[in-house]
Amino acid sequence: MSALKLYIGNKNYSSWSMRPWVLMTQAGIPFEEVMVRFDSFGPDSHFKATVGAINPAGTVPVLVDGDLAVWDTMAIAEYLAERFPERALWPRDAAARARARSISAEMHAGFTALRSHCTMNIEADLREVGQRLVAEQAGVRSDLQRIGSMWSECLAAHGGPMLFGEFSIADAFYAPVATRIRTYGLPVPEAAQAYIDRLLALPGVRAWIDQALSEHDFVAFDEPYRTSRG
Ligand SMILES: N[C@@H](CCC(=O)N[C@@H](CS)C(=O)NCC(=O)O)C(=O)O
Repeated sequence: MSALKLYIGNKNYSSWSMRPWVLMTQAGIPFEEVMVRFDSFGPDSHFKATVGAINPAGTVPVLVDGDLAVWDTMAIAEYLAERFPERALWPRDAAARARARSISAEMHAGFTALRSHCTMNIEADLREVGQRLVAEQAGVRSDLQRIGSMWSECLAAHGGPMLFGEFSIADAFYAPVATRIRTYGLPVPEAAQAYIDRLLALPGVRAWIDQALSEHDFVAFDEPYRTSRG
């Protein structure tokens, strides 16, 4: 078996990169990380030259396995689930697996208000901004409501500690949502808040957060609410 390589962006900002990195780290799948720092994303940028050479879509994350490059977080998660069946990255029960796929796909395709107004920024404290967004943005409120009720239902159905009992791809997909809720101090039900605390304390998630905190880049286009790092 060849060594897996995962191309990612800045840990403070790249929510899509966080998902497979956390998934592999938490599941104990060894890989080599290749960090491509965010820049202008312009056609002549270092980011596009590096990432575009392996992924024609020009985005991170990209998983490289020998001659094969897999891009897009959902495709990467599915590839890993097939390549490492013993790790049970999806729940083993067929109905739970279908449900885990549904909510992961819902995350992958949706929650556009939350994603556009509350861009991931692990190091920042944007609770005041969050309060304003919750008051002014109906889309953020309805995304939060859906996430809170989805998590509460999954936790009640499977008994926790993670959404489907044991850690799965679904938890990796929602890890960046959990960091956003914390950064922006967004209101969620008690059971959802307790899940966030458990999720952010997992060693694989904690490791990503610690490394995000030790980065020093300030990427202006990912910083609609600040002019420098705090
Ligand atoms: N649907 C893609 C989205 C990936 C994505 O947009 N990644 C961002 C970084 S978080 C990126 O590479 N942006 C570069 C660009 O937009 O040019 C996935 O699930 O992986």
